[in-house]
Amino acid sequence: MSLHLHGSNTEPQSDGYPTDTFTPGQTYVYNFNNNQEASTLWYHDHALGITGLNVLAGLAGVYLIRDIDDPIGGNGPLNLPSGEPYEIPLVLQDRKFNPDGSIYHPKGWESELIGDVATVNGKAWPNLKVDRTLYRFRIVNGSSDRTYNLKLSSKQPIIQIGTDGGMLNAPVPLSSLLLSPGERADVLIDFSKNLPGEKIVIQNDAVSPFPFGRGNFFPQPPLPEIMQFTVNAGAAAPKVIPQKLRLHKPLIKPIAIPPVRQRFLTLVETIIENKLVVVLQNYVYWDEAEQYPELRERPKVDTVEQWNIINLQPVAHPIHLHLVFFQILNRQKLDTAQYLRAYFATGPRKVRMHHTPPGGSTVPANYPPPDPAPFAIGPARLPAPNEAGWKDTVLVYPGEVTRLIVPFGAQAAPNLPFGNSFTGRYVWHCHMISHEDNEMMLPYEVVA
Ligand SMILES: [Cu+2]
Repeated sequence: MSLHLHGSNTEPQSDGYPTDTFTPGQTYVYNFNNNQEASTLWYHDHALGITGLNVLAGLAGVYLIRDIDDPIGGNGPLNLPSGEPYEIPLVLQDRKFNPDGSIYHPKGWESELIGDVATVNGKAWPNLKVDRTLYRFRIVNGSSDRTYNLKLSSKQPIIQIGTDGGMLNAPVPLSSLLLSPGERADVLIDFSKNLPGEKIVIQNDAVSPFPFGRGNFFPQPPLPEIMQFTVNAGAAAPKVIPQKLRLHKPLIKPIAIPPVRQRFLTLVETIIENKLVVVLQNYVYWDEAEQYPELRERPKVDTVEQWNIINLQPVAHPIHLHLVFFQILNRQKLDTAQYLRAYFATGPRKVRMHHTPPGGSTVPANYPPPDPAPFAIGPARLPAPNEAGWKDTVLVYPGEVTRLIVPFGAQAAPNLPFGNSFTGRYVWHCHMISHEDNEMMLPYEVVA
């Protein structure tokens, strides 16, 4: 195994690099200096090729960082619930079980591992008894491959106050909360107006794999119910929700420093005889990018870059960058047929390492991919209000480019939510673990 503290601004040797593994009986000491804003982090295994198995076996947990606005023990200036009983982490993981009750894990590779049972903090379809007051939930999508669109059966809002990287500027009331694997949401739910005995279900109406499924050819079960709240008897104790969430911290504004460079990065898959065999980034294999620096991204420390992630597949992929928090600049639809024509015109490229399967000594396109801007359709869309904070994981929709502004170090721009400027090797990858475990992950390197 290799442990990754997801969302942590960590030195490379403590980041859970996929080959920095240790085996049963061995020890590995990780150093987390927590030099970053209060936020909902989570830790999970990251060992090369077996992350899905290890996360399924249980290695996933929540890690909360507190700060002056949101101190440990509560009583901070925001007056938000802190700690039990009114602040509760909810780790969502869909699972499949064998007839004997053991957890199902596929023998071979499945393009997506989608469960038909909702577990929350390891318990199937749980019920939580709640008082008639304000609750704070740190929701983590710890599922292998399932994206959720969560809503409450009572139709009351889910009020999002924080993203992956910390507090938003102001609360965002949501009728539904979209959360892809790896993403976190710090949310409030006000039960003060609910009646004693009332039952409220967290529902989910997202199709898997998000957003369209893979058709009848490979149907996946829906998961319409996640967990239930039952409201306790007793007097209502309403609480005021702060309208300003960043008191001792600068408001989040778009990074004003122009990017020193643009990178164009693609999400692609290889289908052989109607079977999906591998999912890739940039048509580059992990071990090729390990071996050859010219096949990996090498941002300079303390600079701002723009990463343009182009999804050429029918599935939305949650893309996660280790080490940093970024801002979503925008998303834009593409004429993917025309873009692919231009992209394939750069290739084919000879693969430098031996891969069987999928056999074949070439991939259809060269590296790096071309700029998709000439193939854009319609206007670019700004991120949703609940995405307009610091993010480390972003959902990249099919047939679109998602543009990110990424500071690679604490000195890259003013008012960043993290304090370190590390150099060294990290990874960026799809957070659908079945994809990450089958080549949808590449090393990148922050250089001096
Ligand atoms: Cu993916």
